Amino acid sequence: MERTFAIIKPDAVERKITGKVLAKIEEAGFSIVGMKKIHLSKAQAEGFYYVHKERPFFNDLCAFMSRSPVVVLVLERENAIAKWREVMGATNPANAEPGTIRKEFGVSIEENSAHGSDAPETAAFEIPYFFSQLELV
Ligand code: RTP
Ligand code: MG
Repeated sequence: MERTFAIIKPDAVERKITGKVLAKIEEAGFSIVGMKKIHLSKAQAEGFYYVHKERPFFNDLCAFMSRSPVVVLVLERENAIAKWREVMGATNPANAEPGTIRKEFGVSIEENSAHGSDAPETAAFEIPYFFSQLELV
């Protein structure tokens, strides 16, 4: 079993499709082992996305991620990290496979509805950024 970290991003929460994204998560065989709704500050978004701090989209990305609440999740299943990225689809919804979250719900390359850890080391940073051991069941 493996754990990954996921975010239902502001564009999806604003459009009240949190439940639709959660349904896709459960249909794909993940167990939700942690979940909460939070409103990130700009500084908290910057800390989370620090690996992108030199990228041209960094400021816009952190403004987007802090403009309204998100749902943060820890998901568990076999091969969770790769599987969740497959269920999300490509970063740009225009390039995502049919049936993926970003294809069905994404608005743009930035407002793409979901986040997922890209490697075990990333998940090991991202999960404790948001959750304590006591919040994971
Ligand atoms: P994520 O980290 O959110 O799961 O997305 P990802 O791995 O597919 O993409 P990444 O390269 O890590 O980019 C992080 C997020 O930044 C926004 N982005 N905007 N305007 C742009 O060109 C651009 N490129 C990326 C997206 O919200 C992307 O998910
Ligand atoms: Mg990424």
